[in-house]
Amino acid sequence: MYDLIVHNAHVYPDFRTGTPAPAASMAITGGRVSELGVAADAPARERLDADGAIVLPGFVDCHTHLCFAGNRMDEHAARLAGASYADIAAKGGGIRATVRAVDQATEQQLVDQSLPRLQALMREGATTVEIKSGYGLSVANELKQLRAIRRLGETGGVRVTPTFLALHALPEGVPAEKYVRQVIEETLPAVARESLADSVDVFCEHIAFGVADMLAVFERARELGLACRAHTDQLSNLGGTRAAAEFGVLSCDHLEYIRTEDIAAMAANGTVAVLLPGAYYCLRESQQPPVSELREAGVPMALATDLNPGTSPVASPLAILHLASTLFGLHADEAVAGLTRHGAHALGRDDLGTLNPGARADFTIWDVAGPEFFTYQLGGIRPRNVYFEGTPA
Ligand code: DI6
Ligand code: FE
Repeated sequence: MYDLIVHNAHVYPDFRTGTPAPAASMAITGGRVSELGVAADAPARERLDADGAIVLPGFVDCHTHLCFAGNRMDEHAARLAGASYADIAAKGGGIRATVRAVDQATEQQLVDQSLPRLQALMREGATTVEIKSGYGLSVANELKQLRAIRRLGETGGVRVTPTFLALHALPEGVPAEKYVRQVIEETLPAVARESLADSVDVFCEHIAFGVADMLAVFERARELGLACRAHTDQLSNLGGTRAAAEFGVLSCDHLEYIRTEDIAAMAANGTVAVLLPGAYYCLRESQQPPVSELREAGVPMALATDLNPGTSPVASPLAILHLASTLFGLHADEAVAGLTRHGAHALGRDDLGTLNPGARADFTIWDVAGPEFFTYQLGGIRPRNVYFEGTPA
């Protein structure tokens, strides 16, 4: 006896090279997919007639910074007037502006202000959302942000995976060496003690932290049993992608400025490339990540919103599918794979991002002609239903 059979459907279980043929039905038991292509009248507690609609794995948004307070609307205007992201940061704006807002906010206020953003992603079919800290920059405030992230994950209908963004920016007036030492000796162990994160991230960039600091944090994270990932080569190439890939991170994210040797290191180490077209678009960047080289090298490409108050105020996974196609040239099946199977891959999860038997039954039902519709039409699309672990989200 199955818990649920979805029938009269086009179930796309798994986006990989060449979209596999859809199945007409899917059976679910105990919150997981148990079988594809079952008889519509097989014994089941519940039955859902999809009316010929398409069924996709729930979206996995594997890179967001959606837990924050305030907004940075003023920076958009400054950028239109010619200021760069680095100019704004040098004047005390950028990440530090959000750090001040997070310092002023209580844990409850962080939850209240961030929940609508999480719900916006859920409305468009996200069933797993990674959320990073990184706007605290002190032991107490990073823990406050991570506790707020944990509470966002308790609201139901979505799985939140928390990441401790250990090195994001330097707090005002603190020398880099002292700050990195505090992260390694105090913050990381405190995060691990409270089990507040699954993984650790570092912003490796000329305006942020160098390769040596990144690797020192990763070593400590690994000792504490945490997975690692990195923001690399978004604005410049410091060699961060190669070093992170060789260390064994799950993913390197952004990658506008990667070179051929970085791609080879990712391919050799099975590193996922997380592309973030929202940040590229909002920063009006012109250097594109080398998609055809990544494709040729067989590096899996994930996509994510990067939802954050500065570089990617984009609370829409569907917009990301469209931008990845129009700006970066991803094919429709690559784009959907980026927000499903490879997003899960970037989180080190093989139970998410597909509807293969055994996977979590997180799925969405859409009245669209096919997956190609998502890269074709911008706006005006919503899933008819979102299911999380086999029940309506
Ligand atoms: N890269 C980004 O795009 C975001 N953080 C990062 O490391 C930007 C975060 C912000 O501007 O608030
Ligand atoms: Fe980011």
